[in-house]
Amino acid sequence: MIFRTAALSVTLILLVLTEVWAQNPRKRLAPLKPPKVQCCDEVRAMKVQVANLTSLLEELNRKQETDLMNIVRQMMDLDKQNRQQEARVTEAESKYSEINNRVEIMQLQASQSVTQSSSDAIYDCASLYNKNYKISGEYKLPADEFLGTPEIDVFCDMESNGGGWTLIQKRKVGLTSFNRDWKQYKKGFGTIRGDFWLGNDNIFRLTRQPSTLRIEMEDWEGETRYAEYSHFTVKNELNSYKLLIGNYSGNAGNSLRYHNNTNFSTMGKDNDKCVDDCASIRKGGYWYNCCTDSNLNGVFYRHGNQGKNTDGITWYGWHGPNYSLKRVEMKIRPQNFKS
Ligand SMILES: [Ca+2]
Repeated sequence: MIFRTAALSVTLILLVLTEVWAQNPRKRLAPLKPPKVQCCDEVRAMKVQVANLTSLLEELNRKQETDLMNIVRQMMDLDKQNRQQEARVTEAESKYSEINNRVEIMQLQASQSVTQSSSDAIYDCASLYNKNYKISGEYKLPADEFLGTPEIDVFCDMESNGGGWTLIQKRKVGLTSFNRDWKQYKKGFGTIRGDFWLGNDNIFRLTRQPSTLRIEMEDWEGETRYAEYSHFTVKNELNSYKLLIGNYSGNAGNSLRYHNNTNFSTMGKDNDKCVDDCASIRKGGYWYNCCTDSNLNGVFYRHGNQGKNTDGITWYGWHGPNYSLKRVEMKIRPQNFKS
Protein backbone atom coordinates (compact mmCIF):
# COMPACT_ATOMS: atom_id res chain seq x y z
CA MET A 1 0.00 0.00 0.00
CA ILE A 2 2.80 2.34 1.00
CA PHE A 3 4.61 1.37 -2.22
CA ARG A 4 1.57 2.09 -4.33
CA THR A 5 1.11 5.43 -2.62
CA ALA A 6 4.77 6.21 -3.14
CA ALA A 7 4.53 5.11 -6.72
CA LEU A 8 1.51 7.35 -7.22
CA SER A 9 3.36 10.21 -5.60
CA VAL A 10 6.32 9.61 -7.87
CA THR A 11 4.02 9.48 -10.83
CA LEU A 12 2.36 12.73 -9.72
CA ILE A 13 5.70 14.36 -9.17
CA LEU A 14 6.82 13.13 -12.56
CA LEU A 15 3.62 14.45 -14.10
CA VAL A 16 4.09 17.75 -12.41
CA LEU A 17 7.73 17.79 -13.46
CA THR A 18 6.78 16.83 -16.99
CA GLU A 19 4.22 19.57 -16.95
CA VAL A 20 6.77 22.04 -15.60
CA TRP A 21 9.25 20.79 -18.15
CA ALA A 22 6.73 21.03 -20.83
CA GLN A 23 5.87 24.57 -19.86
CA ASN A 24 9.42 25.73 -19.39
CA PRO A 25 10.72 25.33 -22.90
CA ARG A 26 7.64 27.22 -24.10
CA LYS A 27 8.48 29.98 -21.68
CA ARG A 28 12.07 29.95 -22.84
CA LEU A 29 11.11 29.89 -26.53
CA ALA A 30 8.48 32.57 -26.15
CA PRO A 31 10.88 35.56 -26.32
CA LEU A 32 12.25 34.22 -29.64
CA LYS A 33 8.95 34.18 -31.43
CA PRO A 34 7.72 37.82 -31.04
CA PRO A 35 10.74 39.50 -32.87
CA LYS A 36 10.01 37.21 -35.81
CA VAL A 37 6.40 38.50 -35.86
CA GLN A 38 7.52 42.18 -35.42
CA CYS A 39 9.98 41.92 -38.31
CA CYS A 40 7.35 40.56 -40.70
CA ASP A 41 4.84 43.16 -39.64
CA GLU A 42 7.40 45.86 -40.30
CA VAL A 43 8.22 44.44 -43.70
CA ARG A 44 4.55 44.14 -44.48
CA ALA A 45 3.97 47.71 -43.30
CA MET A 46 6.91 48.88 -45.38
CA LYS A 47 5.59 46.98 -48.36
CA VAL A 48 2.27 48.66 -47.89
CA GLN A 49 4.01 52.01 -47.57
CA VAL A 50 6.01 51.35 -50.73
CA ALA A 51 2.86 50.38 -52.56
CA ASN A 52 1.14 53.49 -51.28
CA LEU A 53 4.08 55.66 -52.29
CA THR A 54 4.21 54.07 -55.72
CA SER A 55 0.55 54.73 -56.31
CA LEU A 56 1.01 58.26 -54.91
CA LEU A 57 3.90 58.79 -57.32
CA GLU A 58 1.84 57.48 -60.17
CA GLU A 59 -0.97 59.75 -59.13
CA LEU A 60 1.43 62.69 -58.92
CA ASN A 61 2.83 61.85 -62.33
CA ARG A 62 -0.65 61.70 -63.75
CA LYS A 63 -1.49 64.96 -62.03
CA GLN A 64 1.68 66.61 -63.35
CA GLU A 65 0.83 65.40 -66.79
CA THR A 66 -2.67 66.78 -66.58
CA ASP A 67 -1.30 70.00 -65.03
CA LEU A 68 1.16 70.30 -67.90
CA MET A 69 -1.60 69.59 -70.35
CA ASN A 70 -3.73 72.22 -68.64
CA ILE A 71 -0.93 74.78 -68.80
CA VAL A 72 -0.35 74.03 -72.48
CA ARG A 73 -4.07 74.33 -73.08
CA GLN A 74 -4.22 77.62 -71.15
CA MET A 75 -1.27 78.97 -73.12
CA MET A 76 -2.94 77.97 -76.35
CA ASP A 77 -6.13 79.67 -75.17
CA LEU A 78 -4.19 82.82 -74.25
CA ASP A 79 -2.48 82.81 -77.62
CA LYS A 80 -5.85 82.46 -79.29
CA GLN A 81 -7.29 85.30 -77.21
CA ASN A 82 -4.27 87.41 -78.09
CA ARG A 83 -4.77 86.80 -81.75
CA GLN A 84 -8.49 87.55 -81.42
CA GLN A 85 -7.70 90.82 -79.64
CA GLU A 86 -5.16 91.74 -82.29
CA ALA A 87 -7.73 91.05 -84.96
CA ARG A 88 -10.25 93.17 -83.07
CA VAL A 89 -7.75 96.06 -82.78
CA THR A 90 -6.95 95.82 -86.51
CA GLU A 91 -10.64 95.81 -87.27
CA ALA A 92 -11.25 98.81 -85.00
CA GLU A 93 -8.36 100.65 -86.65
CA SER A 94 -9.64 100.01 -90.14
CA LYS A 95 -13.14 101.02 -89.05
CA TYR A 96 -11.72 104.20 -87.55
CA SER A 97 -9.83 105.12 -90.71
CA GLU A 98 -12.92 104.28 -92.74
CA ILE A 99 -15.03 106.63 -90.61
CA ASN A 100 -12.29 109.23 -90.85
CA ASN A 101 -12.30 108.91 -94.62
CA ARG A 102 -16.07 109.19 -94.71
CA VAL A 103 -15.93 112.36 -92.60
CA GLU A 104 -13.33 113.79 -94.95
CA ILE A 105 -15.41 112.95 -98.00
CA MET A 106 -18.46 114.48 -96.35
CA GLN A 107 -16.47 117.61 -95.57
CA LEU A 108 -15.27 117.72 -99.16
CA GLN A 109 -18.70 117.15 -100.69
CA ALA A 110 -20.22 119.65 -98.31
CA SER A 111 -17.75 122.36 -99.28
CA GLN A 112 -18.28 121.63 -102.97
CA SER A 113 -22.08 121.40 -102.90
CA VAL A 114 -22.27 124.52 -100.78
CA THR A 115 -20.27 126.41 -103.41
CA GLN A 116 -22.57 125.28 -106.15
CA SER A 117 -25.84 126.06 -104.39
CA SER A 118 -25.06 128.98 -102.15
CA SER A 119 -24.84 132.62 -103.11
CA ASP A 120 -21.96 133.32 -100.73
CA ALA A 121 -18.87 131.46 -101.87
CA ILE A 122 -16.30 129.55 -99.86
CA TYR A 123 -13.20 131.68 -99.44
CA ASP A 124 -11.47 129.93 -96.56
CA CYS A 125 -11.89 127.86 -93.42
CA ALA A 126 -13.87 130.68 -91.79
CA SER A 127 -16.54 130.38 -94.52
CA LEU A 128 -16.70 126.65 -93.87
CA TYR A 129 -16.92 127.24 -90.14
CA ASN A 130 -19.83 129.62 -90.65
CA LYS A 131 -21.56 126.90 -92.65
CA ASN A 132 -21.28 124.69 -89.60
CA TYR A 133 -18.21 122.65 -90.48
CA LYS A 134 -16.56 122.57 -87.11
CA ILE A 135 -14.23 119.58 -87.33
CA SER A 136 -10.54 120.42 -87.67
CA GLY A 137 -8.96 118.70 -90.66
CA GLU A 138 -8.20 118.77 -94.34
CA TYR A 139 -10.63 120.58 -96.64
CA LYS A 140 -10.64 121.64 -100.26
CA LEU A 141 -11.29 125.27 -101.13
CA PRO A 142 -12.83 125.77 -104.58
CA ALA A 143 -10.99 127.41 -107.47
CA ASP A 144 -11.10 131.21 -107.58
CA GLU A 145 -12.50 132.08 -110.99
CA PHE A 146 -11.84 135.78 -110.59
CA LEU A 147 -8.13 135.23 -109.92
CA GLY A 148 -7.96 132.17 -112.12
CA THR A 149 -6.38 130.16 -109.29
CA PRO A 150 -7.02 126.44 -108.85
CA GLU A 151 -8.65 124.78 -105.85
CA ILE A 152 -6.51 124.57 -102.70
CA ASP A 153 -6.06 121.80 -100.18
CA VAL A 154 -6.04 123.42 -96.76
CA PHE A 155 -5.92 122.43 -93.12
CA CYS A 156 -8.63 124.11 -91.06
CA ASP A 157 -8.23 124.64 -87.33
CA MET A 158 -11.88 124.76 -86.25
CA GLU A 159 -11.16 124.52 -82.53
CA SER A 160 -8.50 126.83 -81.12
CA ASN A 161 -9.44 130.43 -80.25
CA GLY A 162 -12.88 130.24 -81.81
CA GLY A 163 -11.88 128.22 -84.89
CA GLY A 164 -12.21 129.27 -88.52
CA TRP A 165 -8.42 129.36 -89.01
CA THR A 166 -6.77 128.49 -92.32
CA LEU A 167 -3.22 127.28 -91.72
CA ILE A 168 -0.64 128.86 -94.01
CA GLN A 169 2.40 127.22 -92.41
CA LYS A 170 3.25 124.37 -90.06
CA ARG A 171 6.53 123.15 -88.58
CA LYS A 172 6.22 120.10 -86.42
CA VAL A 173 7.75 116.93 -87.87
CA GLY A 174 11.00 118.41 -89.14
CA LEU A 175 11.57 116.22 -92.19
CA THR A 176 10.55 118.77 -94.84
CA SER A 177 13.26 121.20 -95.92
CA PHE A 178 12.16 124.83 -96.03
CA ASN A 179 15.27 125.93 -97.89
CA ARG A 180 13.46 126.19 -101.27
CA ASP A 181 13.45 128.44 -104.28
CA TRP A 182 11.01 131.14 -105.39
CA LYS A 183 8.82 128.83 -107.47
CA GLN A 184 8.32 126.40 -104.64
CA TYR A 185 7.43 129.16 -102.18
CA LYS A 186 5.06 130.58 -104.81
CA LYS A 187 3.13 127.33 -105.23
CA GLY A 188 3.62 125.87 -101.76
CA PHE A 189 5.22 122.61 -100.63
CA GLY A 190 5.06 119.88 -98.02
CA THR A 191 2.02 117.94 -96.89
CA ILE A 192 -1.13 119.49 -95.47
CA ARG A 193 -1.18 116.98 -92.58
CA GLY A 194 2.51 117.43 -91.83
CA ASP A 195 4.89 120.35 -92.37
CA PHE A 196 4.04 122.73 -95.18
CA TRP A 197 4.02 126.22 -96.69
CA LEU A 198 0.64 126.92 -98.25
CA GLY A 199 2.17 128.97 -101.08
CA ASN A 200 2.56 132.72 -101.55
CA ASP A 201 -0.07 132.88 -104.32
CA ASN A 202 -2.56 131.18 -102.01
CA ILE A 203 -1.68 133.44 -99.09
CA PHE A 204 -2.12 136.48 -101.35
CA ARG A 205 -5.50 135.12 -102.46
CA LEU A 206 -6.65 134.46 -98.87
CA THR A 207 -5.55 137.85 -97.53
CA ARG A 208 -7.35 139.94 -100.14
CA GLN A 209 -10.01 140.28 -97.46
CA PRO A 210 -8.82 142.03 -94.26
CA SER A 211 -7.19 139.25 -92.25
CA THR A 212 -5.76 138.37 -88.87
CA LEU A 213 -2.55 136.35 -88.51
CA ARG A 214 -1.99 134.17 -85.48
CA ILE A 215 1.36 132.48 -84.85
CA GLU A 216 1.49 129.70 -82.26
CA MET A 217 4.83 128.41 -81.05
CA GLU A 218 6.08 125.67 -78.76
CA ASP A 219 9.57 125.22 -77.35
CA TRP A 220 11.35 121.96 -76.46
CA GLU A 221 10.29 122.31 -72.83
CA GLY A 222 6.65 122.07 -73.91
CA GLU A 223 5.84 125.72 -73.23
CA THR A 224 3.66 127.60 -75.74
CA ARG A 225 3.47 131.26 -76.74
CA TYR A 226 1.60 133.18 -79.41
CA ALA A 227 1.77 136.35 -81.45
CA GLU A 228 -1.29 137.76 -83.16
CA TYR A 229 -1.52 140.54 -85.75
CA SER A 230 -5.06 141.71 -86.38
CA HIS A 231 -3.83 143.27 -89.62
CA PHE A 232 -2.09 140.95 -92.07
CA THR A 233 -1.73 141.23 -95.83
CA VAL A 234 0.61 139.73 -98.40
CA LYS A 235 0.84 141.44 -101.79
CA ASN A 236 0.98 139.62 -105.11
CA GLU A 237 4.01 138.27 -106.96
CA LEU A 238 4.56 141.50 -108.93
CA ASN A 239 5.07 143.17 -105.54
CA SER A 240 7.34 140.37 -104.30
CA TYR A 241 4.69 139.16 -101.87
CA LYS A 242 5.43 142.13 -99.61
CA LEU A 243 4.35 141.73 -95.99
CA LEU A 244 2.12 144.25 -94.25
CA ILE A 245 1.31 143.59 -90.61
CA GLY A 246 0.09 145.56 -87.65
CA ASN A 247 -1.68 145.65 -84.29
CA TYR A 248 0.29 143.04 -82.36
CA SER A 249 -1.00 141.21 -79.31
CA GLY A 250 0.32 138.10 -77.57
CA ASN A 251 2.94 136.82 -75.14
CA ALA A 252 5.77 135.79 -77.49
CA GLY A 253 7.04 139.27 -78.30
CA ASN A 254 6.57 141.32 -81.45
CA SER A 255 9.26 139.67 -83.58
CA LEU A 256 7.54 140.11 -86.93
CA ARG A 257 7.43 143.90 -86.72
CA TYR A 258 11.04 144.10 -87.96
CA HIS A 259 9.87 142.25 -91.10
CA ASN A 260 6.95 144.55 -91.80
CA ASN A 261 6.96 146.22 -95.21
CA THR A 262 9.67 143.91 -96.61
CA ASN A 263 9.60 141.73 -99.71
CA PHE A 264 9.76 137.97 -99.73
CA SER A 265 13.18 136.43 -100.41
CA THR A 266 14.14 132.86 -101.15
CA MET A 267 17.13 130.85 -102.21
CA GLY A 268 18.26 132.44 -105.48
CA LYS A 269 16.01 135.52 -105.04
CA ASP A 270 17.52 138.20 -102.80
CA ASN A 271 14.82 140.83 -102.17
CA ASP A 272 15.99 141.74 -98.66
CA LYS A 273 17.20 145.08 -97.29
CA CYS A 274 20.73 143.91 -96.68
CA VAL A 275 24.09 143.72 -98.41
CA ASP A 276 24.06 140.07 -97.34
CA ASP A 277 21.93 137.39 -98.92
CA CYS A 278 19.69 136.68 -95.92
CA ALA A 279 17.83 133.76 -97.50
CA SER A 280 21.07 131.86 -98.03
CA ILE A 281 22.42 132.79 -94.57
CA ARG A 282 19.17 131.87 -92.77
CA LYS A 283 18.39 128.98 -95.14
CA GLY A 284 14.71 129.69 -95.70
CA GLY A 285 12.16 131.78 -97.56
CA TYR A 286 10.88 134.75 -95.55
CA TRP A 287 10.28 138.48 -95.47
CA TYR A 288 13.95 139.11 -94.68
CA ASN A 289 15.02 142.58 -93.58
CA CYS A 290 18.71 142.61 -92.54
CA CYS A 291 18.23 139.88 -91.67
CA THR A 292 15.93 138.59 -88.93
CA ASP A 293 14.11 139.14 -85.69
CA SER A 294 12.33 135.86 -86.40
CA ASN A 295 12.90 133.09 -88.94
CA LEU A 296 9.87 130.78 -88.88
CA ASN A 297 10.88 129.05 -92.15
CA GLY A 298 14.40 128.32 -90.90
CA VAL A 299 16.12 124.98 -90.35
CA PHE A 300 14.45 122.49 -87.99
CA TYR A 301 16.90 121.60 -85.20
CA ARG A 302 15.94 118.71 -82.95
CA HIS A 303 15.83 119.64 -79.25
CA GLY A 304 16.38 123.31 -80.13
CA ASN A 305 20.14 122.82 -80.31
CA GLN A 306 21.48 124.70 -83.30
CA GLY A 307 24.93 125.28 -81.81
CA LYS A 308 26.46 128.49 -83.15
CA ASN A 309 24.17 128.52 -86.20
CA THR A 310 21.66 131.32 -86.62
CA ASP A 311 19.52 129.62 -89.25
CA GLY A 312 17.08 127.79 -86.94
CA ILE A 313 13.35 128.34 -86.47
CA THR A 314 13.75 131.42 -84.32
CA TRP A 315 11.60 134.03 -82.58
CA TYR A 316 14.00 136.46 -80.89
CA GLY A 317 11.28 137.99 -78.68
CA TRP A 318 10.93 134.69 -76.84
CA HIS A 319 14.10 132.60 -77.10
CA GLY A 320 16.59 134.81 -78.94
CA PRO A 321 18.63 134.05 -82.08
CA ASN A 322 20.12 130.71 -80.99
CA TYR A 323 17.12 128.65 -80.02
CA SER A 324 15.23 126.68 -82.65
CA LEU A 325 11.57 126.11 -81.80
CA LYS A 326 9.90 122.71 -81.73
CA ARG A 327 6.56 123.59 -83.29
CA VAL A 328 5.12 126.54 -85.20
CA GLU A 329 1.72 127.16 -86.76
CA MET A 330 0.84 130.25 -88.79
CA LYS A 331 -2.90 130.64 -89.36
CA ILE A 332 -5.21 133.28 -90.71
CA ARG A 333 -8.88 134.25 -90.68
CA PRO A 334 -10.92 137.30 -91.67
CA GLN A 335 -10.79 140.26 -89.30
CA ASN A 336 -14.57 140.31 -89.02
CA PHE A 337 -14.82 136.62 -88.12
CA LYS A 338 -17.26 135.82 -85.30
CA SER A 339 -17.45 132.29 -83.87
CA1 LIG B 1 20.67 141.23 -99.92
